[in-house]
Amino acid sequence: MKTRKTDLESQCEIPGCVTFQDGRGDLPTVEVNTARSTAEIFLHGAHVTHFQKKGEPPLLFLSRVSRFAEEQPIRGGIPVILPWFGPREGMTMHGFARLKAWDLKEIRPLPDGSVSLRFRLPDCPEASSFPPFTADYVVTVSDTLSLQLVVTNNSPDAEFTFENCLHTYFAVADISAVSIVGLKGASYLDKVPDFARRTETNEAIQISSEVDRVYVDSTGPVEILDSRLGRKIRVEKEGSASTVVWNPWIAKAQQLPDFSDDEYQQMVCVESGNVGPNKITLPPGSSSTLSVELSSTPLA
Ligand code: TA6
Repeated sequence: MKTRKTDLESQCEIPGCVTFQDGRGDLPTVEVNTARSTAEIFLHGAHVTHFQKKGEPPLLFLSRVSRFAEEQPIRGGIPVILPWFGPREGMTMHGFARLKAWDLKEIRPLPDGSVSLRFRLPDCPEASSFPPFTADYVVTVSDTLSLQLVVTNNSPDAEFTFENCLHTYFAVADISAVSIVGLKGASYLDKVPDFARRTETNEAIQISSEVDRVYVDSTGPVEILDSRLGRKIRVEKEGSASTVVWNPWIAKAQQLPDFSDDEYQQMVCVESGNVGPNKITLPPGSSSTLSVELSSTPLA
């Protein structure tokens, strides 16, 4: 139960539908319960850690040993990666947005029973080395999960170059019974081992070792076919030219302190963003929107 509620929380709480809690690590969370689905969002990183359609298993993977602490990333769910992807000299991996407590700005119950929540990245010292920008993140919970990351360059005269990514961890029953379709013909940078540029030749990608690939100029939908669960997950997106596919497999899993050694079998990341060669340069005063819709249906 949440100890102190902010004014907005008291105003916006919808009993039985939108409630505020002190989540793991005492980090504030919003619990959403609609007629068709449930979701959990931490203000920390505006991090969706749970989404589940009623009658289906959870869509998102969350590590049993994830950290829940300020200035620490959560392992699983949907980390919001901004304003850089990957390592950056002297800075944290994958930017600072996932490490900050975002402000909850608005909650809108929608006529069809779904709920839309808007979060804003607060000003923070780490942003001072970039042109002034705002980042708004809208999460809509219905029988699908819709996400919109809107970045605005507020500088009157400077361009803003950045990367963004919704680094989604999907839950699967058994990685060896999973196929990923929709990337055939796409060119990718293969981080395992040396960022070599390759072309995807497989109609259906299977994972049987460490996979860490940035598919560039990949704007189409991707599907994850989980034959063990009998589920097809569809990732539809707009405003995203990169698709990242990641599974740490055995050795990397053992190196990650906030990930159990066997958990590589229950997850796959299929991420939507604009990274590397697809990074974004926004002219002064303009905005970019990264939109992703996650849906699931029974496998035919
Ligand atoms: O998106 C794939 C990736 O960039 C991998 O290289 C791996 O590092 C993963 O992200 C997780 O990064 P994290 O900083 O959360 O451990």
